[in-house]
Amino acid sequence: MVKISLVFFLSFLVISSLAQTPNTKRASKPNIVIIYADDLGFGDLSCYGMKRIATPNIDRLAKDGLKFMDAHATSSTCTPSRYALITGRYPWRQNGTGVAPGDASLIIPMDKGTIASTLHQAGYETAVIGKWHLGLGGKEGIDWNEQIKPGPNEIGFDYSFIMPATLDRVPCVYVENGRVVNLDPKDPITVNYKHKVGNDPTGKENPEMLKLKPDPNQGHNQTIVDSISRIGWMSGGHSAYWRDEDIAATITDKTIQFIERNAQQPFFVYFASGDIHVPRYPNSMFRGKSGMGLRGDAILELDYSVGRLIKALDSLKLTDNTLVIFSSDNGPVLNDGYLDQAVELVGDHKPAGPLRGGKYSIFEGGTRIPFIVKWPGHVKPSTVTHASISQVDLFASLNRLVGQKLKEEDAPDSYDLLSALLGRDPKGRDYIIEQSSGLAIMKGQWKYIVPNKKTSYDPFTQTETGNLPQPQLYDLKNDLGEKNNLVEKKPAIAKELSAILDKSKGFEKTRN
Ligand code: NG6
Ligand code: CA
Repeated sequence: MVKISLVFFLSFLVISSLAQTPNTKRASKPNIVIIYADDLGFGDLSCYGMKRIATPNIDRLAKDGLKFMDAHATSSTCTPSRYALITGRYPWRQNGTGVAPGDASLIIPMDKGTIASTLHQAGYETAVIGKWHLGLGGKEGIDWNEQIKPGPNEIGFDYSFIMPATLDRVPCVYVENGRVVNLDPKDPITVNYKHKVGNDPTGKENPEMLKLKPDPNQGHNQTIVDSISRIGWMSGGHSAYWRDEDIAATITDKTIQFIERNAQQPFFVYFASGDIHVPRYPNSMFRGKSGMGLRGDAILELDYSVGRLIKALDSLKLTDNTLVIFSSDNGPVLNDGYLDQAVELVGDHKPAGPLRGGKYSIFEGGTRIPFIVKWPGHVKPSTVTHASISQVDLFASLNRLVGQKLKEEDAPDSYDLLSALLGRDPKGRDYIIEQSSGLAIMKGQWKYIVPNKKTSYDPFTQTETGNLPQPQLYDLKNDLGEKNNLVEKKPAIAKELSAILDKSKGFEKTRN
């Protein structure tokens, strides 16, 4: 009798544990969706104070989740910020991580873990969909007509559908799992960043063909694709050209399809929107709708794409088991190479909100960006946090979340800030290092900017870069707009911060 009931009891245990496995597994491994905007400023969303237009879908994320007031991209341009997000390492530790030309080779080291490879190891199906801008191929250069590698699929993404560089750089084609989409082998692609190739018209020679005029001071007048001239020359590949007004819908569709394919298992999607980077040419659904020109229209398009992604998760009943993170790669810029009326129509809107500077700037406007986290049941709705967090921390924090142990050499600058990410720790990082063409460090209320002899003002993009030959110290608690340089009044604080920065430059920590 005792034996029989023991057998019963044991089989009950086995059966009930089998029945529970999938659920338990799912709960500890939520899907992860990172929605990464391009050049979207701290003040560009209505949930961050934008008055001129509404961004209801992104606002909804904030309403259902946690809004960060002190979150940072590592850098004030695209390539280095993305490098940090994917490698968990500060980009200034490696040469060649500045804004990448369209024919750059892959800049992500192949011998270390990436946020995608580690999550893949943890059982996730991983994807990058959208703007890449981290180089492709090896040092010998890229043949765009063959399998292109190494690229995202070689560093941990199971699926990739990308625009290779920024939208203003050739080649203007999608690359899916290493292959140019819709390429006609009889019309092969050649790309050159030094001189013209082929006979395709350029913005310089054929300005009458353009629907968007480049700023004569900033280049962008080379090969014309979709009636917009770009940086760099390309020939061939005509059947593979993207249409700028379809990009947002195309990459959103691809993301929804990836989510549908993987609805039954944990997935990680890095959705890298082309909005609101130049050339801004959103769909006709949005053009002319913001009253702020194409830049405002592109914000509407970005918000719409976010709405579609959220709706897709809802209809697949994945919302409760999906952690969504929304952010931007660097601060805002109005004129970044095309005369699209962003400057003329901005009115009283402040793209960086209360912050000084923007894209390319070491002031807060360069790297402090919108950052929203939503995870129903785990992150309290409608909350705001002042915890300091850097995007470089997503690597360690997300791996911690899914229980994946990292190797010593992986993600050396990434801190496990999971508690701050989920709104349970109000402090976050001890200090944050920021990068433009120079470096700065922010610790508590203080920010120290390293002296830098480069230009303090770029007249073309109208950027206050924050570079000065003297050191600068700001009290962000009382002077968020970085107007009063206190370096002479508080030399000890400046010295302390400068010493911490020097020390961090000198070593890469091992895993905590
Ligand atoms: C700059 C480009 C700018 C933009 C930026 C990269 C010029 C004069 N300006 O060099 O148009 O492409 O690089 O932006 O070429 S980012 O957001 O991808 O970093
Ligand atoms: Ca950018």
